[in-house]
Amino acid sequence: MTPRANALPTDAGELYYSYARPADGALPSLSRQKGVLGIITFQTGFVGEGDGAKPEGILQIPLSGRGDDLCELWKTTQPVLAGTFGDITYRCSRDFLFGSIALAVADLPAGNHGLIHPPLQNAAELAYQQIFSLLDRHGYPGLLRIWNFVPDINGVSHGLEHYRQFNIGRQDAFLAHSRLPSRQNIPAASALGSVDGPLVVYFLAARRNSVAVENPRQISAYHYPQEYGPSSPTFSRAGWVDLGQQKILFISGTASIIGHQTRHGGNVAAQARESMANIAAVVAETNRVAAGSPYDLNDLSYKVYLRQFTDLPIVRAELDRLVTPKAPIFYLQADICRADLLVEIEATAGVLRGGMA
Ligand code: 3EB
Repeated sequence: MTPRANALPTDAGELYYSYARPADGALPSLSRQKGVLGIITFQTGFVGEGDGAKPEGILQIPLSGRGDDLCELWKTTQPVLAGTFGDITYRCSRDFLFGSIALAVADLPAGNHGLIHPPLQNAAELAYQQIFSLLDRHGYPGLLRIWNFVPDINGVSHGLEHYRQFNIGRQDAFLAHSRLPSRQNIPAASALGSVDGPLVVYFLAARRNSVAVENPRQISAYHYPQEYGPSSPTFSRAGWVDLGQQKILFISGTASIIGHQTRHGGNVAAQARESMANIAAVVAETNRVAAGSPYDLNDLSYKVYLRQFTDLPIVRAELDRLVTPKAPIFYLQADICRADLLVEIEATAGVLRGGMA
């Protein structure tokens, strides 16, 4: 048999996720099922076991609570071990690692600009430093996908918007771990605002890296000009992973941006259409650069973040025109990283199992 240069062995583990709407109290037992790497809940009312402590394996994202009350379950076909590393909680299998970190944003004294970094910048740098140290230590260098929840993302402190503070700390950690400037080390990502609370980041990593894909309609985020902040955002438009049998596409949070500029300010329907046109462009680009089965919009499952949840019917009507009713679309309320953006849409292909439970 001729080994293929760019594929894992055929006994490679599979990675998949599903949505669940578990009855109250059922989450902890779900998290103990075989092969579960992590469970994410976006609801505010979630209660843990006994003393109310959150069971290991379950991550609660501090959003407003408006939106579909679905949990996201990440699983693998391989045996899973749990661990902690600094402030990170993780579970890993031979081929995959799922981790999360929640860091309180310490309220350091203001007024020393240039000497003391804004606390959110520090938290972002510390979170990413810990993530890269964990991945280096345990040999999962491929950061496939990362989700960032930044408290009060459009708020301003220390003279700088929180998202821009976050971008400085994130980029500094990439530089400190020699993950820049190679664009192949830049992961697909989403960045949303959370209600008050810690900076929360969760991520999927693997033994090998994904192929980064950019969008010809947009300037790469890591090349955005300085008008969007002192350090550009470190993420790619998508990541494509060839696991042998399984080929996964992670499309980053995608918004109504052409070049580097926001389009259709104040018009959520037009922003939704432009975001979908950007996702279509990323899909076309993936089909061009990645040898594998061609994807189209109907193969994707979607997560849609709305700044104003009252926009739901408008956005749903736009998406229903563009994708098959069979495509799962999960709607959540969250602030978006630019104040003029009303909607952000992320998507994946090749990884959903079993639809909605
Ligand atoms: C954009 O294209 C919209 O900073 O990690 C989307 C996905 C966005 C990820 C991030 C930001 C991020 O610039 C915002």
